[in-house]
Amino acid sequence: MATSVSQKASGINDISQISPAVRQWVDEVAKLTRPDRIYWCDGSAEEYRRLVQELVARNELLPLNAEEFPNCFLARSNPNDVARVEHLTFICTPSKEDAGPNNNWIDPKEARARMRSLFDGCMRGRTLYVVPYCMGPIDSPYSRCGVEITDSGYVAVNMMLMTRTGRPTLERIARESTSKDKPFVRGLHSIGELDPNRRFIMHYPQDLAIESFGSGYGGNALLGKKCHALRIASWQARTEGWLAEHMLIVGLTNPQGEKHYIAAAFPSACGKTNLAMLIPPGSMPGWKVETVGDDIAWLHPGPDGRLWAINPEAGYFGVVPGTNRDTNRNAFDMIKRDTLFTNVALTADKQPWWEGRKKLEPVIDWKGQPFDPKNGPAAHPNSRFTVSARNNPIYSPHADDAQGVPISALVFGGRRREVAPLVYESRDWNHGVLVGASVASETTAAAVGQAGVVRRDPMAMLPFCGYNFGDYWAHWLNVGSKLSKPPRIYHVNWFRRDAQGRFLWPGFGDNLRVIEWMLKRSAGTATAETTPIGNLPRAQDLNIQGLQISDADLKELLTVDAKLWREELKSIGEYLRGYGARLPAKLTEEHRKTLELLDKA
Ligand code: OXD
Ligand code: MN
Repeated sequence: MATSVSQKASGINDISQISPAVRQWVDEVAKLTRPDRIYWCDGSAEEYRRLVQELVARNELLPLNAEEFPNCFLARSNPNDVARVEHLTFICTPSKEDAGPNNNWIDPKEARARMRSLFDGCMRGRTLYVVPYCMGPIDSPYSRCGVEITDSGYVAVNMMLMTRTGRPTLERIARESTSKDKPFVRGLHSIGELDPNRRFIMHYPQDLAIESFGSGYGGNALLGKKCHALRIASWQARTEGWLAEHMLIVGLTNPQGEKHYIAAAFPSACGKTNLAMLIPPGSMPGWKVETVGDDIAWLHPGPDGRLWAINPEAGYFGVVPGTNRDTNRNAFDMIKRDTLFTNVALTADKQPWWEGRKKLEPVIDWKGQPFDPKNGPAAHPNSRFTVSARNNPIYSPHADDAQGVPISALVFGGRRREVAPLVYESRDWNHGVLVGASVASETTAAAVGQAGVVRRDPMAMLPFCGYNFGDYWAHWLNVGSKLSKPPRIYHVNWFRRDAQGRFLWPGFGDNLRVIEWMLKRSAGTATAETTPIGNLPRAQDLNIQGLQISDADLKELLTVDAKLWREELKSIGEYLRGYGARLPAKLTEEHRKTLELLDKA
């Protein structure tokens, strides 16, 4: 019994208040994993400080320069454990077809047996941390709770920044754990021996359960994020009639005082955090930007026929390299205190350093070795910051609204050197689903594997959808049919280049110019040119006041090359047909319509 394992003096001492379902599960896990100690997190600020100090004492966290970066710490992961591992991530549904060609699959019985032998006795000599968490505002009917069991103190403190932990969460879990429709998600995690050959991230959506072994890093280990809020939640969302998406949520108030929210999906490390915290260019005075979320959106059809969004997370686990005062001053200011850094370099006076950080020099690289440029970048390209959203200087006052915020536009995007124009608008919701399903992007350092290769990444959910994409697109179409006032759907590409490889669009704050056009379209006050792939702004439809851009570059950014698009549509068609009988007929129909329009062009 877990109760026979000595309880630590702090955290929750009286566990009789905890839901019996949680206690029973912790007992079962403790019997299997054999920890020396069980520690129940109470989620308090005092606890966070204490756990961090314990990690410092064990050299698992290094305090950073307290004057420049107060209350900031550095963690170095095992160099073999620096990114998500998509090839070791599985959706274990009873039928392989339910997981779909978009997922790795293992039969759940086999997966459970394999994981059981890995977890057997794996916490001997370690502390088992129980981290109860709530994804979403604590009083929102759309939020869902989970409990992560982990033997990593680093994971426990990261989860305290990334989710809502603490007594209200425990109370909510106790209230809900007896109900059938809102049971808590069970996430079991052990760092194991950090052996890549004994590393698996298993999801059992039908049981609302996750088992992760052998990695202590990011999306592999902070189970509330990708595992729960996307893979398990997307499955739950389908049964319950909502959407769990890899989207930022941002509020924009124009100079006339009108406020709109957009949600935008981009593959990992394509600038979601920057867009969520956008700083308007000096030549666009009067705009105000507020962040609701930077990575995940849970979207619900509201009683008013609009789509409403909550951010299930309470913190950011963002890519550090490239962040500076010019690219994203808000993010730079945000991570100057109370932040956990992972795999960045160090300056001589123990400030964190990363590529793109202006001034100063790195002396110690992310592996803790003296920096030598011959060994590669000083900070790992997927080095991260973990910070509470409350540190964000432009955190939206509506981020905690129980009903969420109403969405005026949905945006899909990818990193494409060519083909995709700066922006286009879908004909309607169903065409927008095709646009989302067709997203392709160059791969980045966020996942293990070759970077820079173009791959299809529908809705930026390829690594994150907990079921067959064919069924997922059908669900998207179905959600659209429930909306009497659906948001318009757009595709953007901030990453177009010319033949010499030069970026054609400045990106960052200037992306607001494209968003302004979208919002005007929603309000019916902006014109567009109809093309076979959708509606594009003409150069005069975009606000380019104060922007240094040549007419030729702008023209290229807003051109649809019919020949390239015919090839693109052919490749999209082949990709979609890979989903066989699960591919919704309506999507095939939208694809056929677009091809027909291209042929006529
Ligand atoms: C992330 C990712 O960490 O998408 O957000 O990889
Ligand atoms: Mn992400």
